Amino acid sequence: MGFPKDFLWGSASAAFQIEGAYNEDGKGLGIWDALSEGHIRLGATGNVACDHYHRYKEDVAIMKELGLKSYRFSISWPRVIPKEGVINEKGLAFYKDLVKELTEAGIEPMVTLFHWNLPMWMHEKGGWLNPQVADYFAEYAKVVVTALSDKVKYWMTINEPQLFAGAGYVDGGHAPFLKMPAMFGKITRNIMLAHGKAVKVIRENALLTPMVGMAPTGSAVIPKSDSAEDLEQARFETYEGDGPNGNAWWADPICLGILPEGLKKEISAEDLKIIHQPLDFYGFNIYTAQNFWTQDPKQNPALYDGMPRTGFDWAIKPESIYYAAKFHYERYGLPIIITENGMSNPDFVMLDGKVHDPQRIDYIHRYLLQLKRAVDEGVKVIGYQYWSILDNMEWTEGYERRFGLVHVDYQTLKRTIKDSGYFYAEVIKTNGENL
Ligand code: GCO
Repeated sequence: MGFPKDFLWGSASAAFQIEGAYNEDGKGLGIWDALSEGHIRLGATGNVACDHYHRYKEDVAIMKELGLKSYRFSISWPRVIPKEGVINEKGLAFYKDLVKELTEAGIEPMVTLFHWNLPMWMHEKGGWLNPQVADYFAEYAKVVVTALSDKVKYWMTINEPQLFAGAGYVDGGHAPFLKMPAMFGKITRNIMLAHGKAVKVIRENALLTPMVGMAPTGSAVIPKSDSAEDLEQARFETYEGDGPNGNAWWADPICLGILPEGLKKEISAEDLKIIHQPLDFYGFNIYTAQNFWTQDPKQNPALYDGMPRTGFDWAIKPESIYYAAKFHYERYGLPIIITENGMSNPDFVMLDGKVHDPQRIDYIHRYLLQLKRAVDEGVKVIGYQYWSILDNMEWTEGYERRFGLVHVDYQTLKRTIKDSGYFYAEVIKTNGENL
């Protein structure tokens, strides 16, 4: 059967990770700008990053050369709303120019409204701990939708609540680096309300009929075998295995209007009416299998020393994308968009001036074969966004983890398309027939 003819082949990024210009043209500071000193490898910052803010035309030209059909990027909330109630027109103008450049290049812009860099003014009002954050987020969403929805059709409200809520407010590994596990239920409620209110704002204000979703993490447990019993066990663990912060914790209220036990005391029936908004696709980010994040063979006997891993030490498990697409489609009944998938690799420009990355080519090839397997079995997959278009600022890891189809020399900011970029261009050109 193969991938549908209008499949949204694309690549993804996030504002803080590529834009730079952290304090330029009226942009306010976000928590990753202002609070991450001492938390990022080698003292790196996102102040310059890939300087995409100034080089976006060059970057879109590269995307066009690769033949991307779509491009998923995020809007910097502190760039657009630098202070409470203040709209930064120059910040909005950047995104209008970027969207214009993309559409003129024949590339579908896909916007993520929140990808972790919360404005400091909101953080100082309690951030995701403050129930009012949902209304502030809805106001921000309205400003962005009003500015961009004449050309933007695809919207994702929030990226990976599991990570920014879990790492940012429970284990303290991500900005704002807090450890408040007792507040996790309240934070979950506020994030879900923000999502629901933003979906309503998009539907009420978008000029182009919108396609709306989210971009949670969305990995799956790979079954021990394909027996019905093992498949059912893997499906159960995929949703219940991670407990609070697992797939069911976040997606069941949002997609099904069903509350997991741990949220019943936090979220009222009224709240749920706001949270459970109709969505047009189920987007999710996936890199490996849920049962392969551990490196302890006692927790997963299928693990073994020396198994294929990425530069981030993540197990390479292509079947994870098949099971995740299959399970999530069966459970939520929505068309699937892989909003992130990719691998980091210690890439560098070689003597011939090229970046040879056979590992990434093999990774993409294997994962797309597994995604095609799901498609051939009837799972409605409508898009795939490779993470990431450019090497970029990998949060607390700084610039050491290179995920890009395009290499960035951080001393000169020179871009070099990697071999994997040309491989992916051929996948897009043949609509996956070359796999
Ligand atoms: C995430 C974020 C991205 C990361 C990517 C690689 O999923 O953690 O969406 O910003 O950079 O996933 O870790």
